[in-house]
Amino acid sequence: RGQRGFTVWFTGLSASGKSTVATALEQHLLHLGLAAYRLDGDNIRFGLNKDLGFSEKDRNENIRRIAEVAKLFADSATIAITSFISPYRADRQMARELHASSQAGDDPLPFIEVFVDVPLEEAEKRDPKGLYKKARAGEIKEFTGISAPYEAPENPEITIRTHELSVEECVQKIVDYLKEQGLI
Ligand code: GGZ
Repeated sequence: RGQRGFTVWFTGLSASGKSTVATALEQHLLHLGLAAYRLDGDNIRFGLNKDLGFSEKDRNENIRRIAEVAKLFADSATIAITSFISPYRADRQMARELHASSQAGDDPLPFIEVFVDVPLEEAEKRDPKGLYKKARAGEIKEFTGISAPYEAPENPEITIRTHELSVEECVQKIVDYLKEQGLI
């Protein structure tokens, strides 16, 4: 039986390590010979979603489009890996439901939510792009964790704490889960 598609949905603060772990996971899956494709700010926010900013409404629409695209990849038997803050619980729930109710007659597409759980103080200490500093100074409005909400997942399939585990350990935790579930 061929590989089934599914979506691994990362969520977490800016500088939590989402993209680092998502990239390492993609590499790991590609080395296993699996088709995996990562969606992130670089290929989505500068293309398909370049008309969107960071208001609540724009983030809702950002996540809605990403969920639709991830579902298309998963439907084509690819492992879609998304790496966006996705701060609103309702938006992530919408993404999950979209996968659950794929085309009539088809099996639902698995949706694995990965909470990249790092204390705000840790993300702010890392601040690789100086965005937290700017947000504190009021130079960036509606910045997640500072002046815009982050609603932590209540029931994610996987939680990784990037301040306690190495990147490799985080990837291994996700890979172990995917194997347990018979997804890879
Ligand atoms: C949060 C912002 C903001 C505001 C610009 N709030 O660390 P980064 O730089 O590379 O990742 C952040 C990215 C967030 O985009 P997402 O598409 O993941 O957000 S969401 O899911 O909420 O739609 C950050 C940068 O964009 N950035 N302004 N105000 N992050």
